[in-house]
Amino acid sequence: MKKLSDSNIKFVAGIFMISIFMISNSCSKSTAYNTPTTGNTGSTGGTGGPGANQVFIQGMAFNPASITVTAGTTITWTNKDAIAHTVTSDSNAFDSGSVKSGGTFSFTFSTAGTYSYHCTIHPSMVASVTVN
Ligand SMILES: [Cu+2]
Repeated sequence: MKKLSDSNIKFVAGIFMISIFMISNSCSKSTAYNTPTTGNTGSTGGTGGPGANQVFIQGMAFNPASITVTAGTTITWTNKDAIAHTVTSDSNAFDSGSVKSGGTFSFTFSTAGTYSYHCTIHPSMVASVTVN
């Protein structure tokens, strides 16, 4: 009889230890659920693709490679790459100079025509703006 109650105490103590472990475990889980609040800061540039009158410089290319706008429209280029690029008109109509990672360049197209442009750092990067 005495032996039985002794092992009962050990059993209860064991359950107690397990429940302590589970409570502390669920506590760390609930703090983990709170972390997405800080994760929101990571979505700064998460608006997807370029909007109207916007060109993304992304993956060593201009996106979209050809864009058509009406005269008087301002186009903004945003450098989404980790390295610098330029937005340079083939006919010297505009030249951004070096645009750093995360930087932007804007130009207002007041005269109709087709404007081919490139990146002077990476000559394979070519694109065009058509102004109607
Ligand atoms: Cu480039």
